[in-house]
Amino acid sequence: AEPEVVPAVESTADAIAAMEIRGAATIADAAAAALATQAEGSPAETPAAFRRGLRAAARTLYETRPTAVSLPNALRYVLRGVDGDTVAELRASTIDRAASFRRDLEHARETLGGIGANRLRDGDVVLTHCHSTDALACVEAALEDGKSLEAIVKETRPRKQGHITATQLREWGVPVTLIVDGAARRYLDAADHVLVGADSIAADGSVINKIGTSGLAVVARERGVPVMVAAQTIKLHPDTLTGHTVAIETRDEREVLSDEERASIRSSDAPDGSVGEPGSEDGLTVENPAFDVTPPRYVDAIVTERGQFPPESIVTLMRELFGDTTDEPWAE
Ligand code: RUB
Repeated sequence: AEPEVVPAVESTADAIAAMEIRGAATIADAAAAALATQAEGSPAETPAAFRRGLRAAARTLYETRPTAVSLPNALRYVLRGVDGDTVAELRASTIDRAASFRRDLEHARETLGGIGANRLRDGDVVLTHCHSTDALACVEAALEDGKSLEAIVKETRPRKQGHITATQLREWGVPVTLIVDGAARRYLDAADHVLVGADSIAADGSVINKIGTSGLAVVARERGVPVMVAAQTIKLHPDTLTGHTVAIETRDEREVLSDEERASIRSSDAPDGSVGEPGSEDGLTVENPAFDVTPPRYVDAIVTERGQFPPESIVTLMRELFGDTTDEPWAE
């Protein structure tokens, strides 16, 4: 019989795929919570069936989004701690392990925030891209230290996660200037830092983050504005130690161009007036990569809960924390 994945795990996976749950750390947290839910709700009567169900749940979660390595890192962490000879013991150890992962995640964010805050001086202006809980933790800690900050927030097309950042910053009383992505270079002269998060960090110190981060980092270098990446160590991508590259997610083209917009372009353009469907051979292609790679030479500091690192030295930390084991304990 098929191993049983509890419905709540399927719902979490759907919410991650639909980006109702999004952002690398939040996805990792939700995935760990979902494994605990699987353990609680598993109908398994034997240890083998319990483990099969848990692996199937982990696979379901793993397959949602490919770029943020915090997701497989979370699954690995929980599955490695599953221990016991009976279903009851396995269940309890899974629940404990998920809870400790989630506590560590929160603790790491707070510690990282305190370290990142040391880079921010009273009166500084930060320029942000997308929405990152790790980046915002640095702002929050600086505010708690009594510094006042201002923010220039890039809208972040196509999904406008800049609005989430603006909402959080306004809740904290930080003055926010919201700009369209194309205005970033014009506003860099008014910024003291570019502050972003990461979905994955590669062994060479490359930063994989929301599409547009690399272009922002290049113009920041041109304008002499330092680029600060806030990323707890769960964002370190162990597979890159053995030469693997990080998969860049491509999302639905309708995020960029609705069916209606496509139809209007098509009808004003095509001699036969026919309406093209997304993906059809009508000469109009939309591409929607969700992330890009910023080379280490454009990054000034990677701020983690273990301290602040130049990107070139992140590999040492990666080896220490992950070794070179890149097993997939969720495999069938
Ligand atoms: C989110 C994004 C964030 C990182 C870091 O992309 O690129 O900068 O995930 O976030 P998406 P955090 O909206 O496509 O998930 O610091 O919260 O982990």
